[in-house]
This record gives sequence, C-alpha cells and structure tokens, in this order.
Amino acid sequence: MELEGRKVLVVGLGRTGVSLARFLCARGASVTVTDVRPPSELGDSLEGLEGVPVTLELGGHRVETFLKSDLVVLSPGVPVDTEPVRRAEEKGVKVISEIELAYTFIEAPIIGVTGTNGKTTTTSLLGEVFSRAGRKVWVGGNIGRPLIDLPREGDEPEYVVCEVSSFQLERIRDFRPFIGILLNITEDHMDRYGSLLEYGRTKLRLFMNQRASDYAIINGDDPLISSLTPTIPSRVVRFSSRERLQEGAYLDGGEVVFSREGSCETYRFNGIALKGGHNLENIMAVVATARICGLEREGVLEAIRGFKGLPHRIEFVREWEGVSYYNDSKATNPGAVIRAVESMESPVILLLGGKDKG
Ligand code: UMA
Repeated sequence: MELEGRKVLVVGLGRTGVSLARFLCARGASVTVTDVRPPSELGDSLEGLEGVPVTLELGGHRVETFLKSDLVVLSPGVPVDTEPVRRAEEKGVKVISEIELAYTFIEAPIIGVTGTNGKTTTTSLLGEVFSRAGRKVWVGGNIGRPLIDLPREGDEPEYVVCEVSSFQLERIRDFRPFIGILLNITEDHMDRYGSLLEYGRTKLRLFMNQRASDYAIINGDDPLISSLTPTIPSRVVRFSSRERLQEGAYLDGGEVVFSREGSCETYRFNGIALKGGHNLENIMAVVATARICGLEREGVLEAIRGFKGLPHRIEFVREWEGVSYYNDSKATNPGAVIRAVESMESPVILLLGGKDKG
C-alpha cells in the first residue's frame, strides 16, 4: 500500500493510535490524529508522539476531517457505527482497522487467535511453543502490542501469532491468517453488538479471507460456532472435550489426544500450572496448531508443561489460615467467571465487581 503523501486519519489515541501515527509518518503519509478525549486526558499518548509530525484534533471528532481523508484507520475501541465513520464510508473514503493496515505490510504467515475467553493465554502459549522449537516468532495484537508494531519495528519473523478481538475484525478487508483459532463465543461486549449472533458473526470474520489450503481451528463443543462453521472456506480442525474426533484434538480421561490422517498421539499434562477445563481447550488448540506447523511433539509437550500462566488469570496469590486466594481480575465477562469458579475444587467465596456491558 502506497502511503507517501496520502492524507491518513488515525482515530483514537491510545496504544494503537500512537503506534499507527509513528508508522504512518515514517512512511511519508500526512497524518492527522483525532480523539474524543481532550489533551488533559491523553498525557502518556501525547508523550509517545513527541517529535512525530502529526496534526492533532482532540476533544472530539470533526466529520469534515474524515471526509477529506484518503484513508481512515480505526483503533479497536472506536465503534464503526458513529456518524463520522458512517459519513466517510458513504462518501467512499476507505475505512480500515489497524490490523488490516498492518497485514498489508507483513509477509510471515499469521496465526490469528480469537474467542471471548482464553485468547491471551493461547497466544502467549503459542509464543512459548514456537520459541522453544527454535522458530522466530513475533507475538502481538490485542494482547497489548499493536500488530502495526511489527512492520514499524522492521522485524522479519518466521511466524506471527496475533491475538485478535472482534473489534479489530470489524473493518478488515484482506486480513488473512493461515491458521485462525476460534476458542469460544459467550456473551461479552453486548454494549457494542446488537446480539450474541452479531458478535459471533464478527468473530467469524477471522476466516472470511482464508483459502482452501488454510486452517480453521475451532471449538467443536460450542453450539454457536458449530452453527456458523459452514461459512468457513478453509480446512476445519475441531477440538472437543466431549467427543472423540477422527480428525482433531480431544480429551480422553484428562489426556489430550491429537488425531490426524489416521494416526493418534497423546499428551499428558498432570500437575501443570494452567488449571481448569477451559485451559485444556486452549491447550488442545495450541497442540493442533503446533503439529499442523510441523513442530516436534516432545518440544510442544515440554513448552506447555513449563508454562507458568499469566498474571490476573486465576493467579494464585497465597494461602492464609487454610484459605487459598486467587486473583482473577481478567475475568471481565460472565463466561470467564463461570469457567474460573468451575475450575475450583474447594467451596468458593467470590468477590465480584465490574462494568455493565449489557
Ligand atoms: N476513542 C475515540 N473515539 C471513539 C472511541 C474511543 O477517540 O469513538 C478513543 C478513546 O478516547 C481512547 C482511544 O480511542 O483515547 C482508545 O483506543 P482503544 O480503546 O482502541 O485503546 P488502545 O490503547 O489502542 O488499545 C487497543 C485495545 N483496546 C480495545 O480493544 C478496547 C487493546 O485491547 C489492545 O491491547 C491494544 O489496542 C493493542 O492492540 C484491550 C481490550 O480490552 C486489552 N480488548 C478487548 C478485550 O480483550 O475484550 C477487545
């Protein structure tokens, strides 16, 4: 994509906006950055733009600026149904997500990980498994490192593992992971989507540009995902906690079995740090991905066994007077809380709070 001299509008000045602005300016674009928040609330982000030649429009969005841009790039947190975005699209201005822009500058094969819960754990675990196997891997996306940082930093990995949110998928056009992983779909972000079906369809966009030679690794036990599977154009590989699959990953008495082209291999994960049935689902997706990419079974097993888990996700804090304390503050939707409570063996006292997302 030619950016030299083009008028590009970056919407949202969070982590993504800063990275986008830096990348676009380095490529010679004429960049305007807009945010609904005033400068007084954008301290860190403004610091991140020091020395970068951008025009700032803060404290609100101006429709005229959207209309006179050659390209509008949205941060994930910016909804697409707002007036400036709608007007720009009506006028024929190209409006894309940040991951779409990044994609056009990335050559390495992308493994895209989405789902309501488990994305970050699965993404991190894949990073470990590929690194242990000696593969040069770049890990980023919704996990907190915008995908645009990859072309911005000029790195050339063998594989890219990208955590992808539904927000990021809303304005993709060509973004195509050669392996797309869909872990689960339960209610979340109902303040942005009209229904669970609409949210689910947005997640399915992960597969929309895939070719017949690509892979979709999906949760075979999730009824909504199963109902949407016929629209997937690539090779579908399922994982299941309930059903022995001819092809795919499944659980057999607590062991993970990966079955492919008539041969079966078993993985035993007793006593690992990643607890709970939901983590076994994440692990099944990782095993399937790693084996499809040709990584050795032993290395995959060791990397998963050695994985310590992530902060704020059923993170053991300490035991005191016979009570074990866990921090699970990353459980930001009902599905995540339910899976965490289910994974506990003792009676649970739940300290719960949060934001109503509908
Ligand atoms: N803003 C506008 N106009 C709007 C709406 C928002 O200007 O109409 C502005 C806000 O005032 C704010 C900026 O946009 O200043 C924030 O943009 P952002 O919300 O996209 O935040 P970033 O810092 O760029 O972080 C985003 C992701 N945030 C969201 O999806 C909400 C991060 O995911 C991600 O790590 C980061 O890009 C790098 O890719 C966070 C998240 O909560 C962790 N994701 C959700 C989830 O996992 O459930 C989807």
